Amino acid sequence: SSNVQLSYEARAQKHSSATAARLLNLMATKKTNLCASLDVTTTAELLALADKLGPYIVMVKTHIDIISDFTYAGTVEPLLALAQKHQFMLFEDRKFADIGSTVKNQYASGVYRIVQWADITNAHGVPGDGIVKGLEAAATEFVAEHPGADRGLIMLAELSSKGSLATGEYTQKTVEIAKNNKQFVFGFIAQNRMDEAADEDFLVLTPGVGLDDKGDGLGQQYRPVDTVVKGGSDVIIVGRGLFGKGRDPIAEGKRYRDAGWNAYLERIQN
Ligand code: 6AU
Repeated sequence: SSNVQLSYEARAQKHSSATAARLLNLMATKKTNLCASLDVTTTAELLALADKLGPYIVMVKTHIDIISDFTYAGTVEPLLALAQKHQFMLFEDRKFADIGSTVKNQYASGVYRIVQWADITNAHGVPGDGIVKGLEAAATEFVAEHPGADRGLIMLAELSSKGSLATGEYTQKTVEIAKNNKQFVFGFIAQNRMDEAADEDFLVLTPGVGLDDKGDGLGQQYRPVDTVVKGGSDVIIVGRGLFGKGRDPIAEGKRYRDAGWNAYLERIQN
C-alpha cells in the first residue's frame, strides 16, 4: 500500500477515524511511534513506568486485569492524569472474543469499565461481525454522553506467537470484518501490512518487537524494530524490551523511540 510512504500527519489529514487521526497527529508531534506495553501486576509499577516512559511514547498499552490491587480511583484515575501530563493515548489490550451482547457489557461494565478510559481496545475476529457491532454500541453510548470523545477498535489479524492459528483465510476474513466496519475499526494487530484499497488506511500496530531477545521461552517471537517498521508497521509495541530484568526503562525508551522514528523517516523518504 502507498500509505506506508506517506507521513503520519498527511495520513491524519485524510483519515476517517477520529481516533486514528489523533494517534497519527500525536506521533507526528511527539516524534515517536513507540507504544509501551506495561504488563506489570501492581498499580505502583504501572504508574511509575508510565511516568518514566511518558516522554518517549505515543501510547501506553495495558492488561488492566493483571493489576492485583486494581481500583478505578486508585489505578485508572492516576493513569489518566499521566496520559494528560505526558500526552499519550491509552490502549487496553483486552482481546475481546465473545458474542456482541457479551462484549458490549465486558467493554462498558464490570470493575474495569474499559470504554470510559481506554481510547483504543482490540478484538479477535473469531465470533464474526457481531463482536464489532457489540463493542461499537458501547462506544457510541459513551461518546453520546461525552461530546468530543472518540473511541476506536483494532482487530487481531495476526499474532506474534509461535504456532499462531491466525493465518491465511482466518486473517483475510478478519480483514474483511474490519473493511465492513471502517467507522469503528481503524487498524490491525499484525506482523505485516494487510491488503487495502486505495481509499483505505488501516494502521498496523505490531507486538513481538525486541532489539536484544529472540523470544521468551513461552512462545513469544521478537523481530527488530527496523524490520518491523520498514515492513509497514505504524506503531511498535514493546514490553519487556523496555523494562525487563536489568533494563533501564528511560534508556530503553529513548533507544526504541529513536530506532522506531529513524526507521519511519527512512521509510517515508524512500
Ligand atoms: O514485548 P513483550 O513480549 O513483553 O509484550 C508483548 C505484548 C503483550 C502481549 O499481550 C501483546 O503484546 N501481544 C499482542 C497484542 C498487543 O495484542 C498480540 C500478539 O500477537 N502478540 C503480543 O505479544 O502484552
